[in-house]
Amino acid sequence: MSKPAHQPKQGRGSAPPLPGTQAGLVVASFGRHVLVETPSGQRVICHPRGKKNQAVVGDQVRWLPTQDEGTLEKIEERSNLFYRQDEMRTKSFAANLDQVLILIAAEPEFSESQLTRALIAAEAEHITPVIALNKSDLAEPFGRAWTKLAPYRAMGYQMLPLAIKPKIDAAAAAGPDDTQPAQLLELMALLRGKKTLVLGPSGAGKSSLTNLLVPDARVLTAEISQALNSGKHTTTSTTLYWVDANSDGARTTALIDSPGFQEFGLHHIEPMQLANYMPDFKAHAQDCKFYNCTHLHEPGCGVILEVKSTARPSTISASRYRLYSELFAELSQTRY
Ligand SMILES: Nc1nc2c(ncn2[C@@H]2O[C@H](COP(=O)(O)OP(=O)(O)O)[C@@H](O)[C@H]2O)c(=O)[nH]1
Ligand SMILES: [Mg+2]
Ligand SMILES: [Zn+2]
Repeated sequence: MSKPAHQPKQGRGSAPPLPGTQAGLVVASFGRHVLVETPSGQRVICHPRGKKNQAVVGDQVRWLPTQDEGTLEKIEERSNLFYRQDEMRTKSFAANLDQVLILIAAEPEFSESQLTRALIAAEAEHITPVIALNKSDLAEPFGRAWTKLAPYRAMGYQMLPLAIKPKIDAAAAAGPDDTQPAQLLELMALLRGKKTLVLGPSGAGKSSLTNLLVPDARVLTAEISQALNSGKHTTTSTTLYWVDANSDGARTTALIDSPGFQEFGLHHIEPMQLANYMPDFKAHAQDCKFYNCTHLHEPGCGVILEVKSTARPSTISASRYRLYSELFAELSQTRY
């Protein structure tokens, strides 16, 4: 298992441009092939030189035109790379991100384990995570989910309630109360000028969000799949959509749509680093007696002290401590 490189092998970041090559941005990836967008907005299918494609959506690349397609010559140095590491393989989502929008919903009920894993992966890459809870029109399950998220608000994560595509009857019953536009405006302000990877379980509303903010997203997807003549790959690819491509021609706000996932492996993370990537733990880990405290059983552990505190509600929830213990065991096991 090797860690994917922030500095890809194809070349050095500050070297002069390769002769004959052009600059581009990877806006979609389909197995070995990628779609590269030129600074003027043209899109070209590019093929990697080697056997494997190492470019991911969000990569700045140098490419060489062939007849009507191109070859990927170089991947510029990345500022970050968001990926998961399952037991058998590394799965890169996208590179050079400004933030990750973790989109979950009142229904289907979200997995706190998946949420925690995605947050840890983002923290490990220094990418700002934002949590959005969709389907606020479903009052009862929404209330439950919002409560379940309380520890995450308390540890400082930005959290937005959303109703991306509310049920018609619920919207009608709500009458002229237009809280949805206010929520959406807040979301759009948050996205403006940034490249945001949208991550979330199936059914949370990812496609609904893309279709709402990028009205021609469906057309784009169809075009891409036709261009690549591989419709069957379309659903499992990652695609970058410009949210503001039509307004004044400027392309600064991007949503990156990623395929769903079953597991979210964190095998690239050292178990001893976990607490560092969990803000509620980090705040108390500095009180531990031992510098190499695992927070599992040591005497004088600031984390355990906080978990067990009865004087006031603990800032480390029981479920977060359980998730930490499970992850610690999981990551320690596969390491050797
Ligand atoms: N009640 C309700 N349903 C929503 C909302 N947003 C999306 N949905 C529905 O949730 C389902 C899944 O949405 P979709 O965008 O396909 O989710 P994806 O699997 O994450 O891409 C669809 O039936 C949507 O109509 C919302 O705000 N409220
Ligand atoms: Mg979808
Ligand atoms: Zn400790």
